[in-house]
Amino acid sequence: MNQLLETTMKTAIKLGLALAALSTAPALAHEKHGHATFSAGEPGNPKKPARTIEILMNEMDYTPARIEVKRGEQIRFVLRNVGKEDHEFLLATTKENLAHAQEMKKHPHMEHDEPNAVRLAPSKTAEILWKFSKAGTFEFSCLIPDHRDYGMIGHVTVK
Ligand SMILES: [Cu+2]
Repeated sequence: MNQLLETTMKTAIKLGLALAALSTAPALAHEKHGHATFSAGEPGNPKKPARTIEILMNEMDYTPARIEVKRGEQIRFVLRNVGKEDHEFLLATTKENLAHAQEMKKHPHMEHDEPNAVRLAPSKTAEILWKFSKAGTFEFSCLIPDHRDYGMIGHVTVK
């Protein structure tokens, strides 16, 4: 191998490593962004009774996309990704989800480990136990860029 080509390749490898290191930085920053309070109620208590609602996630919607609960009721969401792409379920107010969506555009691989949110790979299932302690209208949506706009949004009415 000639000297010039070898030097160029070494530089390219170093640049690649530097970029890889940079790309992990936003994910680390997000882990510190915790919620002390939640806009749609509060995490459920596993010792209390709960009504189970199964929600299927697909490209690009939720089934069912509209549910009604009573104020104070606990819901065990059984979430199944029956689609072919990763999908999320983030339970919050529309305002909070829209703000979060802006953040997701900058960091599309952001992980969610808050009690009101989950990201699922295809064929995976997860549960969220939630107490709807506040009356109002809330939403669940997928904030992977474009998914919400394409229809991945559902509504919860708490009466
Ligand atoms: Cu999605």
